[in-house]
Amino acid sequence: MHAWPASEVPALPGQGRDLRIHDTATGGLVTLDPGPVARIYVCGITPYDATHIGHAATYNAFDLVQRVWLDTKRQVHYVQNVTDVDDPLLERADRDGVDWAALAEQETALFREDMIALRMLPPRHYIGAVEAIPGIVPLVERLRDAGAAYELEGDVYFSVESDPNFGKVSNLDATAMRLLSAERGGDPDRPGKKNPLDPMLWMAARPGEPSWEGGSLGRGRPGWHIECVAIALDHLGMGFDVQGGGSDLVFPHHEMGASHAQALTGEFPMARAYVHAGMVALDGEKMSKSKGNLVFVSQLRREGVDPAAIRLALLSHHYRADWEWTDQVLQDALARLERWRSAVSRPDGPPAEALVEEIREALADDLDSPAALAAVDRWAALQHEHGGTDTGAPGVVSRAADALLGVAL
Ligand code: 5CA
Ligand code: ZN
Repeated sequence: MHAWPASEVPALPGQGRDLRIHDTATGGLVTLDPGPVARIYVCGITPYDATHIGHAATYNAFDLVQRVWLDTKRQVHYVQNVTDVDDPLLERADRDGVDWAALAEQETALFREDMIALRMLPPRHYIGAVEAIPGIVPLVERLRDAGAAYELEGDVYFSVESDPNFGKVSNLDATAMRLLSAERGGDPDRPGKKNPLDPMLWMAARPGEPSWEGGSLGRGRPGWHIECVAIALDHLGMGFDVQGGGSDLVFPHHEMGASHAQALTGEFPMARAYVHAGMVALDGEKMSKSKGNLVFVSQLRREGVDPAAIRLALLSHHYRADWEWTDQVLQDALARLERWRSAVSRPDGPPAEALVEEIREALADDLDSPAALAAVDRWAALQHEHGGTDTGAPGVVSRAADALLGVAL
């Protein structure tokens, strides 16, 4: 698949800082020390509906990770998938009487447009589940041949008991795992499984559903977790710096991914940090495609909302917080954008070198974007109240907002 074009990232004076970020697996902050090429995998959309504010908030968090790394003059090797075949997509296509592949293509195209509008930097590899199938099949065969997977009525399941480190990403107890497994695509109640939590690696072809040639596995389609593992290992290899997604992916998705990778390579963890964004709610409930309580990025754009204001609305919440989208959140962001734009539109202003350092420090500290916004707010307030004589300052502030926050002033 193709990704989307990158917006330019302006260079800034001074030196970027290494990122300290919260790792779900260890439950604490880790200072990442990537090599000259930082490696990140972010779980992509299941394209059966348009990008909502919750998705955008999660991708905003990982866009900041990229920007902090780029500011340290590292290259970033960023991989994202598209779950372009899975139960929820097929169910939606069925419900609406449309072709599943056309639906996936259409929603992925819209996602790209939303990402461009929000100035999210593109992944270097943007890979669909369908195109990853030739790489997934041999991994499932290897897991089966190593005794880490077994067959049940033609389907192939991963055995969580084959992994001594199972549970070390989410650190949840068995009851919680079982509940979440049932909620998030698992089938803990299916009879015949070795462990109720065992996830599917390969689903044998079902009548009326798409299927692909699976070598010794027979025709079928891939399970969800192995999709991300295959893509990540293929394009990044083991031990990459960050695996990211929303907190609803901690279990089972990222736990199972780590487990599959452990069984395949004997190594743990697949990612040095498991990073999770909080959930955005609307009317008191998590925004979700299945519930339908959604605010779409594309809808706001159609209504004429400046994407930079949407971005500021996302940035005004810490990425790990669960928060609620309200009209006030958007009004505040629009007012802030206005204040910032008028502050940088003057020919001179208060010096901005310290501001750049404050933004850097805030973001390097577990992506504290609210603190970064507060720093720009202080500069803008100073500009509005007293002005300044530094002719380079407005340009520095614009470039910093763009390079570090993805906000075009
Ligand atoms: N295709 C899989 C990942 S491999 C998937 O979860 N797709 S998704 O379309 O359901 O979600 C895409 C991303 O948005 C995931 O990282 C998910 O955790 C995140 N996300 C979904 N809903 C919300 C929400 N309400 N708030 C914040 N992030 C969310
Ligand atoms: Zn994923």
